[in-house]
Amino acid sequence: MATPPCSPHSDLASMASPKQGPIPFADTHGDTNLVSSPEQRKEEHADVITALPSAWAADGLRKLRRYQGFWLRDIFVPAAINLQQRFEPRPDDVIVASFPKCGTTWLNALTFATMARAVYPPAGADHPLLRLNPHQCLPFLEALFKDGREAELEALPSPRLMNTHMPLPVVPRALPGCRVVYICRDPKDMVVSLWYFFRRLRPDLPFSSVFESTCDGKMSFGPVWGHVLGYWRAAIARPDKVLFLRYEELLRDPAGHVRRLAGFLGMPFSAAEEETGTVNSIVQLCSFGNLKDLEANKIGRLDPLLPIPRDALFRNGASGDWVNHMTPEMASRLDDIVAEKIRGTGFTFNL
Ligand code: PAP
Repeated sequence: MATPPCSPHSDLASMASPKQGPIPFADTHGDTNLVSSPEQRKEEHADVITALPSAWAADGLRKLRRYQGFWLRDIFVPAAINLQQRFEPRPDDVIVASFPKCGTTWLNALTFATMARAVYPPAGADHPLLRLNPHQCLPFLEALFKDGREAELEALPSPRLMNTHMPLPVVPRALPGCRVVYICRDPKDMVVSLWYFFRRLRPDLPFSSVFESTCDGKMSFGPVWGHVLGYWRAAIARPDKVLFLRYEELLRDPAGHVRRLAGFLGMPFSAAEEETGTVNSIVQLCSFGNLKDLEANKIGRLDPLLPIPRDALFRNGASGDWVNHMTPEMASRLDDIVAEKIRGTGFTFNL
């Protein structure tokens, strides 16, 4: 087996203990005491929150607040403040970060399956991803810090694997404190995906609402260009700490990117694993076709914050669907807005 130097993950054999992370978060949470109640959290920061500029999200159901250059659902502002003040990364932590609708569910699944492969062989009949939605396997940082549930995070064995949609300035200690895997996607496909998602709550929602809110940046965790640029710049500055992935590239070559991911995490696939097809097993386990047909992903709702059926996370699983929803003029308008915002940075969405 190839062994990376000085890596906390270098000894795969040491992962064989069930107390070794990452473990499915859904199997653990709820056992520990709150740091403070959600109500206390809201009161603690009420002055700050009410002084922030506000707007309504495209679905007309969520109030947004502009916090440090980003629009957050007002219930997530206390989470942002507490993440900035209290999140204590461990050096072997891994955070999956993304803008919503850019491939989070897939990357959560791939990263969990890759990191946990010694304890949960990806071809195994009892793999957690066969009974849990990928989001249930990873703690969602903003939900925990919103509700004062940090102790649940503290209780997790190392290495921990976590998920966030927060922009990088909201998790400042993540770098260089731990490792981050980020995924971006063509904003035009993100808009389409988000519209279908919101329509599960508001079936009459016009496409133009989501489109316009993307163009003016007033959307949950937006603007999308600021979100992506923050992580992209960090990946340029610290490629050892941030792996920057693209949904479209992952679609083109999932196996190649799983190998890249494993290398970045300091746990490359051994010759024996290559020979027995571990990479392909992970790709297959986490594939759109496999996940979308599992009971865990067809039945139930995402969580109390999002009373949307889980199947909403598995709609189309392809790139370029925007052509079926936007006129060429709309597409050029969004492309031009984004191009203007990222001009001079060296970043481009279109490779
Ligand atoms: P989230 O932000 O609510 O977690 P996220 O998972 O980032 O959502 O995005 C959902 C998109 O990823 C959906 O895209 P679509 O609407 O264009 O179809 C969903 O289909 C896609 N997706 C989910 N799982 C997979 C997968 N295993 N492979 C490829 N695409 C996937």
